[in-house]
Amino acid sequence: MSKTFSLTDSDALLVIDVQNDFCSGGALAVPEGEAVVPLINGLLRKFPHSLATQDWHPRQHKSFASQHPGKDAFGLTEMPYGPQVLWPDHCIQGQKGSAFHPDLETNSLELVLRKGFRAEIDSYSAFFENDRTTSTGLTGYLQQRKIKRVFLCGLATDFCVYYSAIDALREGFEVYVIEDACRAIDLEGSLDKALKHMRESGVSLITSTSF
Ligand code: VGL
Ligand code: ZN
Repeated sequence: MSKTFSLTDSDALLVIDVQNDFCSGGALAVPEGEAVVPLINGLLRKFPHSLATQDWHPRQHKSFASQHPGKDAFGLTEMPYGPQVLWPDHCIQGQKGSAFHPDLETNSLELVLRKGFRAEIDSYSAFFENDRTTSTGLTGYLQQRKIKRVFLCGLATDFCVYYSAIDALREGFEVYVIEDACRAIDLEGSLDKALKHMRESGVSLITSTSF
């Protein structure tokens, strides 16, 4: 029988980027992205604390292929901080694509953390931007709230969920990824790579039936 969790005041659900642009019909649609919404709503009802991230880009964000003439979306470019995948324009500040999926029950969220708002740096992780040094401030927030275990869900498994999970470990939290409440982009094997790296690093992969 699989482990069931009894949740306490030091547990938080971290809902990653459940936004229109990552769901069907969106600018960077993740296959079946919207399928996570009912599961996450169920989790939100069970968790004592929950927070969400929102990918939140200025119109001319450097992660957009449109800002690199001659380059295609889903290709790579070199940024001052290293290689960066180029994306279709997505999650633009204030537009419908950056809004949460309309069925996501956001009332119990205690914090909404926006990321990716600096035009020059992308930010997959909820903790550090893609230069791996610029902090979002989330570690301090969680520490001051005395959160010890972080449970992640949302979009996409192999990018923002993955980077957030690895950074949460690095920041000293106990980390769980609720796999069936995530969906992946899966660019050239990125999902398998992310799952393997998470397992090897000490992230526990669990399912929403554990609650
Ligand atoms: C994401 C690519 C670009 C994500 C965000 O939420 O996983 N992926 N921006
Ligand atoms: Zn983005």
